[in-house]
Amino acid sequence: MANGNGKNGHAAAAKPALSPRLAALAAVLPEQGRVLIIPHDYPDPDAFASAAAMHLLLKEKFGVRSRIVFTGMVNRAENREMIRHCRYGFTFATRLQLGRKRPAALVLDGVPWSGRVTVPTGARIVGVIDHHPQTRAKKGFEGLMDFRPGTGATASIMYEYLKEAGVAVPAWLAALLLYAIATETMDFSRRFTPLDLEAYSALLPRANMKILGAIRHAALPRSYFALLREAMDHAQLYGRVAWTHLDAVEHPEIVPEIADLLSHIERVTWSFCTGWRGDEMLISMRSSQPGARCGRLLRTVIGARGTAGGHFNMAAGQLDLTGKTPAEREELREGIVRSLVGWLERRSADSEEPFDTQSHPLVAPPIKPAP
Ligand SMILES: [Mn+2]
Repeated sequence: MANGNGKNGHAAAAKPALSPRLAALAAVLPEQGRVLIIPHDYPDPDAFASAAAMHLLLKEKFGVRSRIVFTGMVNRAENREMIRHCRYGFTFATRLQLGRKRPAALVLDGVPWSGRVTVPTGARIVGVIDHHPQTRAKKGFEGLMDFRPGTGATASIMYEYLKEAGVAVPAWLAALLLYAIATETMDFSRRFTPLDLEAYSALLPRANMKILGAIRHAALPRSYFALLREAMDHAQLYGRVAWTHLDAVEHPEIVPEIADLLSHIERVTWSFCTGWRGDEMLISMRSSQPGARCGRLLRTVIGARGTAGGHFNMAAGQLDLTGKTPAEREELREGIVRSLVGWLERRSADSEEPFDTQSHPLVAPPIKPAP
């Protein structure tokens, strides 16, 4: 029976009840002290914008101070521009001094047990919010787990938290969240849900469009064009698959960027890019084919030799090359390329257009003028 006079009724009138989602978050927040917000390593726009949104939510709704902390760099020109417009500070995990404190931490756009998120020693994970399809709950983890596989972006999930909390999103942050949703769904040409559309349309009229424009059209360094040429020189086409390789990658974000670029070739439905980076081999994959399972495919092909993860239409992986000679490294790379192309060929076996019998360079070498 409803009873408005009870103690609970009174309390509810004084302070509106939290939505179940916000209550679940509130339950894991510490009574005092700063919370660490950890986006996945080498944060992309979705990870970073989501971290900024969480910072705002904690401050405005719960009066909790927080710090964005991450591992790896941000080097893609657009992403650097995005971070330039973020009004909140951030710290590199390597520079973090925790002392004897064991701060609570929230992980965004990845899970700490995936290999893609480095958790600073001493930090206590109290919550994880992610949208990647392969994300699985971890047995024994008692913190908040808000997993929504299929949702286009973690930024959309963060928009929902802010909406339920009644927190107004500042214009600069609306621009960052919009950019995150747009890149993560490739302007809604990839998988998305009604929540992504709602977030995008609600944030658009509130966003600083000048910031969004500056991010989208950030100036590119000359080094980018050198890598672009190398990628084009090495690019190969085989049926509906395109791939390439970069010999010396300094900033890992170039690898997915090139895989993205190859995915725009007409009739190509699968693309991937490999790259050497120190003692690691990086690989990024894209697919526009419905029912593609890029993350699963990469994990199968890489197997125990490394780690991989991602979405249906995009995935990334890395292999450890420590102790391998240059020849062994090249052999490993060729093996990975062969098995990936082999898998994709079998997958396309009953499609209308069969594979050619051999691969071709994407760009024909220039024809030399007759002497
Ligand atoms: Mn994401």
